[in-house]
Amino acid sequence: MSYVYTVSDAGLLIPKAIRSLKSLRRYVDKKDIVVFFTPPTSKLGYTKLSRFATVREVNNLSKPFVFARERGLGRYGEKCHLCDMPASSVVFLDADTIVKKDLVPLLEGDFDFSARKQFPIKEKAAKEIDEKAWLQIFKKLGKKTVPMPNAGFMIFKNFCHRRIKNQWLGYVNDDSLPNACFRLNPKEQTALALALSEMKIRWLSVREHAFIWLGEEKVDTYVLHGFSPIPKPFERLGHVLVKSRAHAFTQRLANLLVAV
Ligand SMILES: [Mn+2]
Repeated sequence: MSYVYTVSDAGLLIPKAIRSLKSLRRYVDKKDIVVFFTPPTSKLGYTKLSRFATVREVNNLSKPFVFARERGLGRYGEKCHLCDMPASSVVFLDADTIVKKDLVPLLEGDFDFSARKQFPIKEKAAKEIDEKAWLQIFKKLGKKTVPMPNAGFMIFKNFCHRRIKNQWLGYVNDDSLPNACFRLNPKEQTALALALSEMKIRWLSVREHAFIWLGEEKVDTYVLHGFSPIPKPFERLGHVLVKSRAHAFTQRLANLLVAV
């Protein structure tokens, strides 16, 4: 079994990925983890990531598209690289995930693909996605409807990732692929849902994959996913001091440091 990330040297992706990799490494050997390093890359980034995983520098597979208006034309994810893994089972993790338990038990059961739905709460879904438009995408292509999977934590079994590669990439690079979402264009996830149409899917619950953006950070879960700021160095020092023995004094010192 392989564990896979896709990372590039943009924004805080590398420090985030390293935080996630550290959490995964409590349960998994370095030799079972692959990081696909996509442009823009850097030598320093390569060296840093190589401490935790096998890093494979690769080119982009997808054409740039507009994911969010404020970001302009770019790529988002490039997760399709995971389809090239030779193992029969692959676990994919986003850079903004924290692994909190051994994930092996989640591979049990009869399924090809497992993930959590992107919009698990019906009332909130209505604000993000036009359900009718989503159904229409599948109907037009003569496919069985699949809810949009969140692609931040995915499990592929029975070589499912290899079987869907051509379709997934084909739809990702299809300029005419419709978008059913209002705010964003999660093209990679739309394409994935279409490619998964024939696969046996097991949907994860919040107790397996929790979303910080839905306020689920306190849930006892396997993978916690979403934005949480990486503390600045002096804040980290503050935390270390707070944990030490001379509590009252270090508390004051920590507050002082954070206030700098
Ligand atoms: Mn994510």
